[in-house]
Amino acid sequence: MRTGKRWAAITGLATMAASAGLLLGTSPASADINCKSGYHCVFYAGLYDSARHSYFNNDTDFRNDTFNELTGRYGAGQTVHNNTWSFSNSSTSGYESHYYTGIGSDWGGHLLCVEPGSEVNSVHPDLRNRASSLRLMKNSGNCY
Ligand SMILES: [Ca+2]
Repeated sequence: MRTGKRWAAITGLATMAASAGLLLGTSPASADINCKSGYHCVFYAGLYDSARHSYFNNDTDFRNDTFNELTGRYGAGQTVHNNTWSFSNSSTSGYESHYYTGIGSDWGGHLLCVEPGSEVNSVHPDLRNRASSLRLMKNSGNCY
């Protein structure tokens, strides 16, 4: 019986360690720069100096969204549509953020994408001020 009890204690510890490892492994990878865990964030200008809007899911039209977070910063209250310079992805379920120049669910004009746990600070000038919609996808590759 003594052996059995000891085994139970060991498996209990192993389970705790696995849980702790899971939590530790998830937080740093998913919480990215200036973007709350689980969200896909866009910024009016730089990641560190401008206002933000956070998306939790697909959004087919940025015209009805504003930079309504971190409002003490540059760009607060501006419309998101054709106004984005920086992007940050804090997805907790492995979704890439795909941005399009088109409006609507036909997803026309793929602009750029950002991997979970990654970000782009002041994207290349050719890609600035052009995002109009966001779609969450998995495993497309070739993202920031
Ligand atoms: Ca919208």
